[in-house]
Amino acid sequence: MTPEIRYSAEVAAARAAGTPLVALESTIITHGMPFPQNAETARKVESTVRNEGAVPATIAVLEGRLHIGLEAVELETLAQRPDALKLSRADMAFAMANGLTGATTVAATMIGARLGGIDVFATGGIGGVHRGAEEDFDISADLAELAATAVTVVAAGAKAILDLPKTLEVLETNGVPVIAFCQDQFPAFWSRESGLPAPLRANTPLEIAKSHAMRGAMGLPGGQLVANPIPVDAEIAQQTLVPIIEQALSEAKAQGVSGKAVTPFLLARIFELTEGASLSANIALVLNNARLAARIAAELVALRGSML
Ligand code: PSU
Ligand code: MN
Repeated sequence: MTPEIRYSAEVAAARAAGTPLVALESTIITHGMPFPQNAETARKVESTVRNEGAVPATIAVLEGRLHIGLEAVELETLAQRPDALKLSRADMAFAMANGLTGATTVAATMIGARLGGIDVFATGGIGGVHRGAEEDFDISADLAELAATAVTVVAAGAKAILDLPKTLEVLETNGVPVIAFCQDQFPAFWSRESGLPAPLRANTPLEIAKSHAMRGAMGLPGGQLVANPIPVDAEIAQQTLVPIIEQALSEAKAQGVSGKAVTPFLLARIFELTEGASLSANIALVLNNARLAARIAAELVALRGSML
C-alpha cells in the first residue's frame, strides 16, 4: 500500500520552486463553521497566505486520495458536504485505504503536512483536554500529534470549552513547546488572555522559525504550538461567553454527545447562541494566524537558504 498523494497545481509549483508553503486544515470547514461562511473563510484564509508571499495547502482526503492543496472547485464541493467524515490520526489511514472522503483535523493535517514536506500550519483553535476529562478521558489526539510530528502549528490558543490548565500540562508533559506570540499569557481563542502564563514567548516570526529548525537539527520529534492572540478589535468579552459555553456543555452532557461528535456539537451551539458574533471573531483570528504562519514559513525558507 502506498499513500496516493495529489498536490494542487499551485502547491506542486511551490514545491518545485522552493516557495514557502502553509498547510491548512479542513475539519474547520466541514465541522467547524456553517455553510456558506465556511467556504468564504477558507477562500479568505488562502488569499491571506498568498498575500504574504506563501502558498496555501488545504489538506483533505477525497475518495481515498490525500490532497495537499485543493483546487477551488474541490474546496467549494467539500464545504457543501455535510457527510464528509472527520478524520483524525485514528481514522485517516482507514479512509485513505478504503476510498473514503473526509476532512482532516489538526492531528491529521499535521500528518498530511509532514508527508508533503510542509513545516508550518495555520488553524483557528486546537483540540485539547476537555473539561471533565478526569471522568470521560476526552483528550484530543491533536496533543499527541504535536508531541510526535515535526510541524509548527499556529493557533489562537484553545477554546474555553476545554480545560486550559490541563491542556497546557499535557503539552508540557509531552515536550511540546508552547510559544505565545508577542505576549506573556497563553491566549484563550476568543480572548487575548487566559490568566495562564505561556511557557515561552516569541516577538518575531524568525525566533519561531529558528526554534523549529533547531529542533530539526537536534533530531527532536514533535512540533511546536504557536499561540497567537486574537486581534484586539475582534475579541469577545469573557462575561459574554462564559454562560454560553456553560449552556453548550450542559446540553452536550444532557444529550449524551460523545467521542468525536463533542467538539463539532459545542462549536455549532456556541455559534447559534452568540448569533454569529463568535463566528466573526473566529474568522478574524484564523486570518491573523494564516498571516503569521506565512511569515514563519518564509523565515524558515530564508534560514535554510542561508545555511546552504
Ligand atoms: N477547535 C476549534 N475549532 C475547530 C476544531 C477545534 O476551536 O474547528 C476542530 C479542529 O479540526 C481540531 C478538532 O483538530 O476540532 C479537534 O477535535 P477533537 O476534540 O474531537 O479532537
Ligand atoms: Mn475528543
